[in-house]
Amino acid sequence: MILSKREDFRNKGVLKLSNVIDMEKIVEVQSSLWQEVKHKFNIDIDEPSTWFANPSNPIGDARAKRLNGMGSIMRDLKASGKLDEIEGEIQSAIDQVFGAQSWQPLDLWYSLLSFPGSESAWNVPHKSWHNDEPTVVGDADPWSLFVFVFLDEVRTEMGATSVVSGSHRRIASLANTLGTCHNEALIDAFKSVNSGLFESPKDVKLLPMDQVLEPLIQQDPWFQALLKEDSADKRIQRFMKEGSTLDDIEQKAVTLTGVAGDIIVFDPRCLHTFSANVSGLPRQLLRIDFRRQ
Ligand SMILES: O=C(O)CCC(=O)C(=O)O
Repeated sequence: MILSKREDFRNKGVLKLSNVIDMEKIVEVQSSLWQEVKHKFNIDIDEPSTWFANPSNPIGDARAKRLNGMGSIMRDLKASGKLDEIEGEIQSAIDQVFGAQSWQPLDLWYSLLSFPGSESAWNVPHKSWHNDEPTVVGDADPWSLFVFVFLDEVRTEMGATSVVSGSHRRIASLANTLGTCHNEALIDAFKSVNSGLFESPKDVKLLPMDQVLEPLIQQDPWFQALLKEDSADKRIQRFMKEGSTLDDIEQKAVTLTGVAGDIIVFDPRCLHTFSANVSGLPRQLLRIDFRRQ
């Protein structure tokens, strides 16, 4: 059971763990968060008329709007200890899947709170696909795990993060041929999650994040089409239902959805992007990252 979840994560790069956090604790965090948001931005979750009252915040494109300035709120919440209990529950869930003392949380929490944009229909996004960590040749594990923490239900149409599951393995196979050494500056930029992992950083062979998309497109027309606009019907069919299998690696666009108390563990080497929030509701989602111990 434990092994199969870990294997599932290794294969797909995404693992949902349901009911990880006690509902009372989630409600406490949710209410602390919205108190801070109200105090700082005059935005009240229960009063949609307040969400966009200030034209300079939230900001964003037609897909979704975000509050600029959530960093200090998240730092204050962390420093106040109000996130400690849910962090403990997340740590236990991670330990159960990956083994005790394999991964430890970083001090930083991120807000992925987003408000509706101006689009009216959800589609598989075609813009801003990226990954967030270099892919090191020969390393099955990433340097960090992203953990998405659901404070309330997030459905696809609420701007759920879209991920190409399995893409980290395809990218790993590209890294075997296209990876390079002498990326000390890039490795150093990630020292909060990779310090102590390498004796000789200059000899580490890796594929940087900005060199991922082009070879994926060259290799597989499915990726070329992923970056091009088309109707929602066609894109949902091709990318979410059919997917693409190459060299036994199955890839599919999936959305990170869940309900309050769920978490999703995500491999940041997987291709992902944000999608349109067409729901009329804010997306109440946080993120905490773990690094190897
Ligand atoms: O907000 C989103 O859905 C995208 C999140 C993302 O790209 C990230 O957390 O790295």
